[in-house]
Amino acid sequence: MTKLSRREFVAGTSSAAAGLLSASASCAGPPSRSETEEPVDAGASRPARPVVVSTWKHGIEANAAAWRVLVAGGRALDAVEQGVRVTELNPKISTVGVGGNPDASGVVTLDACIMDEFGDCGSVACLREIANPISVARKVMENTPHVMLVGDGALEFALEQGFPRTNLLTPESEARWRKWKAADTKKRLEINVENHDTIGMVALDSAGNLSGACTTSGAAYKLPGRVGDSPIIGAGLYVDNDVGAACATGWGEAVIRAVGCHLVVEFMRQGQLPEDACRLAVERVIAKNPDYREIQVGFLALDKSGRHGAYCIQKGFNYAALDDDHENVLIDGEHAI
Ligand code: SD4
Repeated sequence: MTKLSRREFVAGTSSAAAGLLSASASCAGPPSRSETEEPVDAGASRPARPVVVSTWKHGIEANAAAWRVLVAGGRALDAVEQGVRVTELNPKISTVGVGGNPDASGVVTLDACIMDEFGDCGSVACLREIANPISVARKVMENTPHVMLVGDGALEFALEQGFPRTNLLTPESEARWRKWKAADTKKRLEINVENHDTIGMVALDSAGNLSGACTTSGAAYKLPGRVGDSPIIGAGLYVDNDVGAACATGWGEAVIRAVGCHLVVEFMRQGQLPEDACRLAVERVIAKNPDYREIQVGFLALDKSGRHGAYCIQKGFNYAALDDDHENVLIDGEHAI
């Protein structure tokens, strides 16, 4: 896996980034897409060049699964669902799906949402015992008149739709939780920059359409019943097929307050490049959260032309990017502090 800082990526200091010399220095998008290139029109006859980006290091293997769908000419919606399912099923990832950190009572509850090129969307929150909440979210979108199902209702719906019950608590996640519970309250792991790593993924397919998915076990040891930003359309994920798509990671309460991903997309609608749109949204989060030094929030955006970028509060956020000119690379998000 190649890991690049965004500057290296833009400056083309590695072979993976070489083609980017033709791109603007203010954009981390693929090299073949210069700033002056016209946005892809969904109705245009010229096929778009697929691209997929997703949050954190685990985005690398998720992107690879999404890419198989995209290179076969598949729909971005299928790509993002297939991509993040890989992360949900990986028991070693302690922040998503199977093996995710439980709530304070030791129960793993999952949040996920998905959104397509038509603006259709589906979501589940506080869902127990189901390994792939993203696919349940898609069923909510496709098989119900609703957008969001939560808790017992979401579980009942998932079972009706044929999803099997799965024990999401692995021996490792249970051991971590027991350690946390046994610790003196003051030493308990706080919900901070170290214990959240949601996967958010946004993709552009060869038809020029955008979709996105976001899935998480949420903040570790959260209060039972707590729901973060990840299943909230507009907060943890937003897609506008005319403009771009964005996903979020980090302290969900701060993202919800800013309706973060909708804000990122609106900034792109106003003409901002993806990274600048993310930066402006982070600046809004900072302005509204006096405790911003204690938290992490990161946004990742992809525009209709396939350009992408990210921005976060604190150093340490990165995202995986894959298009047909590049291997799957990890890019550091620019940060505010
Ligand atoms: C939440 N935003 O539940 C999620 C957690 C997260 O990276 O993003 N982790 O608040």
